[in-house]
Amino acid sequence: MSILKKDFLWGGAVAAHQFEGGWKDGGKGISVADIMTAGSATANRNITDGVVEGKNYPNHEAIDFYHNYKEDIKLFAEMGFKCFRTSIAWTRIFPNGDEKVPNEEGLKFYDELFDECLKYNIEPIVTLSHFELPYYLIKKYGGWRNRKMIDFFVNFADVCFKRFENKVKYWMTFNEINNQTGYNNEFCLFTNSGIKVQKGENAEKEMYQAAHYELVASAIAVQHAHKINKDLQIGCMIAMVPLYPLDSKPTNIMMAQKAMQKRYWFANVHVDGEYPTFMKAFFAKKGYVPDITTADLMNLKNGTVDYLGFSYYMSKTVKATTDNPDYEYDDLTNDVQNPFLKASEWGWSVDPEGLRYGMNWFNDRFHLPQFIVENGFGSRDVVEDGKIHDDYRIDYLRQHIVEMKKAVEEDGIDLLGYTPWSAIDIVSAGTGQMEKRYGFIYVDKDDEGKGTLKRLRKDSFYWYKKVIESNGQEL
Ligand code: BGP
Repeated sequence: MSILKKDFLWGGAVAAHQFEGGWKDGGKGISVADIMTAGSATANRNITDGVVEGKNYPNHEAIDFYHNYKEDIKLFAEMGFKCFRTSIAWTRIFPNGDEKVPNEEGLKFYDELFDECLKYNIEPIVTLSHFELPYYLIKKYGGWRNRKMIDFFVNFADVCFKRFENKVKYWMTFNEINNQTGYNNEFCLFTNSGIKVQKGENAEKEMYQAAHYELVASAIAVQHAHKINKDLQIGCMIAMVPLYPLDSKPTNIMMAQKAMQKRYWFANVHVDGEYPTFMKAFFAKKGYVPDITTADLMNLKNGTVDYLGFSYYMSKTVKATTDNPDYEYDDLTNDVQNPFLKASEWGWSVDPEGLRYGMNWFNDRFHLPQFIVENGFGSRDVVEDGKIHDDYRIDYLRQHIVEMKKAVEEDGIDLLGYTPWSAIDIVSAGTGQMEKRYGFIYVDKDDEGKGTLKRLRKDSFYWYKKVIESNGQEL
């Protein structure tokens, strides 16, 4: 007998802007993702100020799921998916973001997409904001620097909850909300909150303010969802990257602890409905006085999440530095190589045990059901005679599923499901390119945007089908 629940939600995950394409179809507005160019081997993605002729914007077409969704969902059904995690592109529903009336064509697209999933008994799992917001809200209001964003987001969430309440039970508000702690990297801040930091501004301070508004928006959305339909389950979505101390030197252990607090306090607010003591002390020490009202605090308290969704790809390792007596974690100076772990071509360490460690870490603190909504291995796949022998991906996923099962069986963690990244090859969020692939299904398209978009089943497709069929017993 499988140790996983009978109704365990096996599936796969993607995000609207990384795979839908059709960036202007159906009345869609321009989102932050639409104005970001692809990166290259040597450069990060470029955040443009509006679309520039002749530049490569990979998500404009992406893998054109928008026009092929029936074929793709059929392939997911063939793999036996019980669920499919995607996001709703905010700009399909509210092209500018501050309208009162939603765009019916956008709603209709998701109606049809969810119906298509349900036809095969695939339950849609939906993220509301996956590294996306309408670009107009950035231009006009400054993105999440502005308190007005709370109303815009809540309105968007309400429209989605009401329209899809009978089709979608599990929702998440903001994808990897805690990724913004990488505010040294423009990409992390801009994609999450739409904030471009100006010269002379304190990026850290801006990030904490934006994050506060997002957390309040999320908490209000949770309250509304429960009023609309008490069966709706609203989760948060945290990027779990456990931070280990380099060794047993006490300063390194303290550094790791402080780094974990800095990365994961978002979950404290989502789950406990209040800021943890270390955050209040941190604001006081830095002299930050974020705009946090009494009504905000009430909303946080009344809008705690129902489950903890998270991604897991890798762990990181940290070391204290002598010039930092306050242990303020900074990924650029404190991250070091873990001597025990190998990494992917993109430097992402491979650490299956870190998944079990992270699940326990969350469980010890948050006592909520968990949902692994992303986990996967990015690699360059090679097509040989129409076949893709991605045994490295199978190995990665197998080892992580083994640890996931231990977390359930030996640690008693309540786990709702597992949706590896990604259901199908899509544009990479970090590189903006196609050749960092994660899918069970290969899509013929390269970094230059060339290819037939033809879909091919990888070896991992057949392997994962068996895993699902056996409820995780046959690995
Ligand atoms: C997560 C994001 C995804 C996704 C994945 C892989 O952080 O939620 O959107 O893309 O990481 O990252 P990348 O595409 O940069 O390899």
